[in-house]
Amino acid sequence: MPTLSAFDVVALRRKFPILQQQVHGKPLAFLDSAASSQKPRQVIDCLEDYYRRYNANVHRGVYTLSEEATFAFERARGKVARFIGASSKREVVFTRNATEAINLVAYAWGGANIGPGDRILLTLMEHHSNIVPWQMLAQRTGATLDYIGLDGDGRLNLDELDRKLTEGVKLLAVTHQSNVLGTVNPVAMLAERAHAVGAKILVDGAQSVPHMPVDVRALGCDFMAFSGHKMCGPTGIGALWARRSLLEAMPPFLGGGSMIEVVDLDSSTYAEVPARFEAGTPAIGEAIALGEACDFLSDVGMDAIHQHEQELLGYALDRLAGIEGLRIMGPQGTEDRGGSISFTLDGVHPHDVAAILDGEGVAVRAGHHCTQPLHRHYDVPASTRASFYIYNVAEEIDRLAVGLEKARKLFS
Ligand code: C6P
Repeated sequence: MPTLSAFDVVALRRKFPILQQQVHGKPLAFLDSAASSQKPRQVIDCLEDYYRRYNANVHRGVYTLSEEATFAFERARGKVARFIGASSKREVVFTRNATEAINLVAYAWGGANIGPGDRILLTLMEHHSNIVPWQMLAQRTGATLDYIGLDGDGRLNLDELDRKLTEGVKLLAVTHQSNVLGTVNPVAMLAERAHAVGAKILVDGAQSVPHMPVDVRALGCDFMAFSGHKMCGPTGIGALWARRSLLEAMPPFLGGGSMIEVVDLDSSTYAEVPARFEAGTPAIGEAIALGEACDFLSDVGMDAIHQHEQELLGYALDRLAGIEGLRIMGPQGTEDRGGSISFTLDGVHPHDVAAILDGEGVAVRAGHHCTQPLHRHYDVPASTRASFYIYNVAEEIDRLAVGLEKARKLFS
């Protein structure tokens, strides 16, 4: 594999303590970053520093620790906003994860803007997190759901897009990069098309924000949801970005402390955005550490990270193509495709594949990856998925291929 990466991957790997271990006596090859990424020491230290040195609630105390925590928390919001090209940090709402961010939009924006007969358009490659909240909204409001299907290469069927994205669609909710197929959807074009028929567009950025430069303004989307834990940050923290005018017009999602202005016995008035959407004590240290993760990724460079993953992807697609009975779901080439490769291996159950690979120290995911409709479309109940990130190297893909050959031989 050519080593064109703009950063020294071997040196970078050393910054991730967890990668230094052995599993079943073999060096860990972590190929499940689409599920959750590993964390560099810098992010772990940042989290620990918060708990050791200035742990206190935010936006409440006037004492030193609380002010320090508030400052760091709000500074992290600014870092996240810059990371995705938002025009203001007030457009960034901290949530627990991408799932909560999508539910927030479905409940708050959806409740105020979706009514009987309105159409919500999704795609067949959505994660359950970008399906179920819309089903719940449709059930509450009498709206209908429709799905854009796929072509033979695992990309959106553009004829169906033409037929289905018409007047009456109020929202197009689409993943930026599929967690299963790796397909990268043409979000800027979809945003233009959605706006042309008066619809809003929500982009599920859970698999794009960690892996490629994302600029919400250049993409022209209205909402973007993503999770910290997939981008070198901690679990328990994610974000919703929304266009300021939309956010300001939205009623609250959850009620409680922090999101209010005045509370009376019978009613309350609500805080400005983004506080209006952050009821209760937030994940303070986690938000601060997410800001640190944004710094870490920006220092390496999102273009360089994307290029590195593209090289790994190209190498892996070639390597896996040589394995008898292995079928890759989704695009077979690297163009407009990210580093998640899901596949089936004839005659071997995905869970057996994953168990055999685990024995070789190679961590992959097996199952439906929270995309049952997509797996049904491919007529398979489950698949095995290898996914790459900033710290993976070609040698790990070689070990994946060797493990797969072993699984094939064992079961043939
Ligand atoms: N996909 C995977 O293994 P949360 O759980 O809220 O952090 O992320 C949800 C989510 C939403 N959209 C996409 C495209 C995703 O990939 C995910 C998370 C993981 O594929 C866990 S199921």
